[in-house]
Amino acid sequence: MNGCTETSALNTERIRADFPIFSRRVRGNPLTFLDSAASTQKPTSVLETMDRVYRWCYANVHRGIYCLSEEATCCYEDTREKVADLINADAREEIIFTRNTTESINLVAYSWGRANIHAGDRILLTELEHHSNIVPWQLLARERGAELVVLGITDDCMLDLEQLDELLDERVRLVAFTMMSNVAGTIVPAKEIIRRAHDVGAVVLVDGAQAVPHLPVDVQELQCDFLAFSGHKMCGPTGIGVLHGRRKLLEAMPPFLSGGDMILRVSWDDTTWNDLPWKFEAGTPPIVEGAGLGAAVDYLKDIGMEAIAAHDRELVSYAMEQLSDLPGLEIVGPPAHRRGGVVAFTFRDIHPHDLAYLMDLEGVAIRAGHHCAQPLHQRLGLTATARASFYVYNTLEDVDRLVAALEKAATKLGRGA
Ligand code: 7TS
Repeated sequence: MNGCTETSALNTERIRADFPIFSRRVRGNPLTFLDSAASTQKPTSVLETMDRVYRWCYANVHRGIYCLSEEATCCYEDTREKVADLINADAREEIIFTRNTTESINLVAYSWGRANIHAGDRILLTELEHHSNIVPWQLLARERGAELVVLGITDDCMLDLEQLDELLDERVRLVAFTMMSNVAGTIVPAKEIIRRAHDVGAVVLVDGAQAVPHLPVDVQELQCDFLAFSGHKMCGPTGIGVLHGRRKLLEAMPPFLSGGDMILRVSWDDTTWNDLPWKFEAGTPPIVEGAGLGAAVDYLKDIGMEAIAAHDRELVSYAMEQLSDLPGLEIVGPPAHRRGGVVAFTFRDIHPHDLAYLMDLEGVAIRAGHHCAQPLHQRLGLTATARASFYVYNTLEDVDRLVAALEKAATKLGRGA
């Protein structure tokens, strides 16, 4: 045991007190939650904000000329400002609320993609992608007669940037890639890829599902055209996600979903679209979730995105150090300084599902499987991995608990460490 629980970057004791879930026990043990790449826990400020909106000012937004509706609209629209500020967007009109990263990517595939991808065009993805950043492009490519091309990785899950020169030419109309892998943890050189993609005239979508919650992300510095991410992976509620898009692109794009709220005027002969961002927000939006996401952004900004990234780095280096002491444990992906707070691994011949079950008996929640990245697992010659992922509330002691639970699992299965 390390004996010290805090990293030097964050006061985790104070942070953990903000998360009610850590007061519970799991199967008689303290909760060791190591599955934040799938979804994060929620602080009291987010829970209380949502509770307050439901109890105090709940009404539909953008339509009522009465106090409750005005207040609810303010809560929802204030979050747009907060999100714009978090990622340094040019303007709040460039922030579209969706349900999650998956829907944000689908919005671009259906709206921008159908208008701009034609037969013979190429869409460039990478071997690190989550299914959410593969399947919408496969459907689009099939429909339009376009071709998917895939940038390969090295054996330690770094993008093979030399290959990028061969793949990038004027046939590539879109480059879509994750800024941080949800399996290998790889943080990719986003700015360089975007610059090189723009040099051949391609539009760039960044999947920020893992990056935005864990790293400082500045869309003006990156110069990306689209950025997609989810509220539930950054201490916010489920049911709300974000698409940031460059205003010029969004203005030229046809609507994705249609109906109420996204129109200015409807007649039998003609319908005109609402201004940005509402052109892309059809129907009653996730009002309370919007307010909750605002509280989550405030929470993360108070801690500081640099400090969160530093905390992840400390936890992941310590975890990689401790895990590699276990004989037969193989870590997937790059060295600690090239990754965010994610460690996927295999442990001898123990199936990752069995490992996750045995960890759970000790109160340690990890994820096992292909983590919605089957092509990446295929590239690595694996069908599944076990994965520990960290966030602001994790401590060095959580890593010690994971390692102790793995040692116990090995002994239980007669494969003592
Ligand atoms: N892109 C990446 C890189 C992701 O990690 C995820 C979710 C998504 C897209 C989709 O996000 P959603 O909010 O639309 O579902 N990743 C994971 C994971 O690693 N375990 O469960 C979900």
